[in-house]
Formats: sequence, structure tokens, C-alpha cells
Amino acid sequence: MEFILVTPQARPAVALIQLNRPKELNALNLQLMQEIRDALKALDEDDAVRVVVITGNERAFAAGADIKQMAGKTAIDMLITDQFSTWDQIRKFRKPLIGAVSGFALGGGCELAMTCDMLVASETAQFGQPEIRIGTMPGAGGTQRLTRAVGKAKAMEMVLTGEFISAQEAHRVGLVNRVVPVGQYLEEAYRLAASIAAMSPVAARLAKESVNRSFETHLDEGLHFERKNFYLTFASEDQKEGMAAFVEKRKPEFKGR
Ligand code: DAK
Repeated sequence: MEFILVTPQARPAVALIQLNRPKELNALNLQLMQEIRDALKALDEDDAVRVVVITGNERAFAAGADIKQMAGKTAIDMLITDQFSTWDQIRKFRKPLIGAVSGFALGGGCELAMTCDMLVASETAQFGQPEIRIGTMPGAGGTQRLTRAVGKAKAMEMVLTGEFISAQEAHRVGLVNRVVPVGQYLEEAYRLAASIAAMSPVAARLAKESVNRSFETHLDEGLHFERKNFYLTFASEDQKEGMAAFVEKRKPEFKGR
């Protein structure tokens, strides 16, 4: 891996992916995105990993897709490169994925953050979809996920003016889960990850899938989907362990089976 650092056990059962193109503010070139995709695939298949944290550095989570790499491309170049398949595979990651964001999360960087299940932001984080300022528009979910997260008025303003919002505002409008001082954002993400890693990985996976389904379907179908996944948890050893531990007044030990 040239542009990311992967630590499979950054904390017990918690892996870390760190974007590592600091001079370019972690601009997302094709190779970097492919490396994230490959790392997530490997971590998805690694039973020792229950939760993944993805981060950049203090100055930038990612300042967007690599403008220098994109600048001369034609529509047909973009069509043939089919970058969306990389993004689609990232979206299909099945374990909980937490973004730890400091500094710039712009354009594709904001979109990458929004593919995470939860976000911890430092007080210096800034989120934005500034593509309009360079004559284009969001292409990897910015008009869709941002609108679902913050509502139409705020999303329209961000997408049409390209203005950034602060971590505090991102928190107020529901884009991020928590905002902490800059020295603490990664630790806070690990804390959140550890609390999820202590749960049943089977239940976490089915619950994540069910929450995500709510964005893609109507209520009746979503409730049906949720019920099937709820029933499915009763096929797991973890459900037996969790309920036995409650009755026996002890801490459960979930095995992911
Ligand atoms: N691409 C390439 N290089 C970038 C970059 C980017 N997005 N952002 C920053 N850099 C580079 C700068 O060029 C500079 O490099 P040198 O000139 O030193 O070689 C270095 O990082 C430091 O940046 P600055 O000197 O500009 O630093 P400042 O603190 O002055 O400004 C800034 C920071 C973040 C405000 C500024 O760099 C900036 O405005 N950056 C561009 C932000 C932006 O427009 N982002 C949106 C890009 S479009 C798709 C998926 C996704 C996308 C599209 C398609 N498919 C699946 C098909 C997404 C598109 C986008 O994200």
C-alpha cells in the first residue's frame, strides 16, 4: 500500500486505516481509493477485526478527489475507468465503519466520510461539497447522502455555494456523532469502536444492514427486512450467550458465531 497505512489491531478487535498522502491533503487519486477498497475487503474477511476506524491526519481527512488527476479527463475516460465500482465496493463493507475526521473533508473526502456509519470530528473539521467551484458537482453520493443526513435546505446551500460547514454545525445538523478537541478525535473514535466491538459482531452486522436498508425502501418493506434480521440473530450463539449472561448476571462474551 502506497497511500494508506493499515493497522489490523490498532486496538483489540479494532482496525485502523489511515489515509497517507499528507502533502496533497489526502486527495483521493484512483490508486488511493483502490487501496482503501482492498484494505476494507481484507478487514471484512478478518475474523479478528470487528470494527474499522478510517482517518486522515490533523490537517485533512481528505480534500476531495485528485483534481490534477481528473482535470483533463473526458466523460468517456470517466465512463471507462468506472471509478464508481470502487466506491460501490467500499459502500458494501459489512462491519461497522467509523470515520475520525479532522481538518478538511471536502468533495470526495466528505463523500467518503459519509460512507462511514458514524463520524467523530475534531473541533477543526470542515465539511463541504465545493465541486461547483471547479465547474462540476458531487459524483459519489454528495447530493444523495448529504441530503438524507442534513435535509434539503442545508444540502442545497452546501452543494450550490460550495461553502464549508464547521464541525459544530455538522454536529448540529446531524452529519457527525460527536465533536471533540483536536488532540482527542482518534481516541474518541477508538472509544466508540471499542464499545461496538464488545457487542455481537453478528448482531452488529445485521443491525447495520437494517439501518442502511431504511434509506433504500419504504417503511413496510423496511420493517419486514428488520424483522427477518431480528429472527436471524436467534440462530446465533451470540444471542444465546447474550441472554444467558443477562439471566446469570455476568458480562457476555460474544464470539461472532
Ligand atoms: N486534488 C489535488 N490536489 C489537492 C487537492 C485536490 N482535491 N486539494 C489540495 N490539493 C493539493 C494542493 O494542490 C497543494 O499542492 P501543491 O500545490 O503544494 O503541490 C496541496 O494539496 C496543499 O493545498 P493548498 O496549498 O491549496 O492548501 P490551502 O490550505 O491553501 O487550501 C484547501 C486548502 C482544501 C481549501 C484547498 O487545497 C482546496 O480548495 N482544495 C480543493 C478542494 C476541492 O475542490 N475538493 C473537491 C474536489 S472534486 C467520483 C468520486 C468522487 C469525486 C468525483 C467522482 N467518481 C466515483 C467518479 C469527487 C470529486 C471531488 O472531490
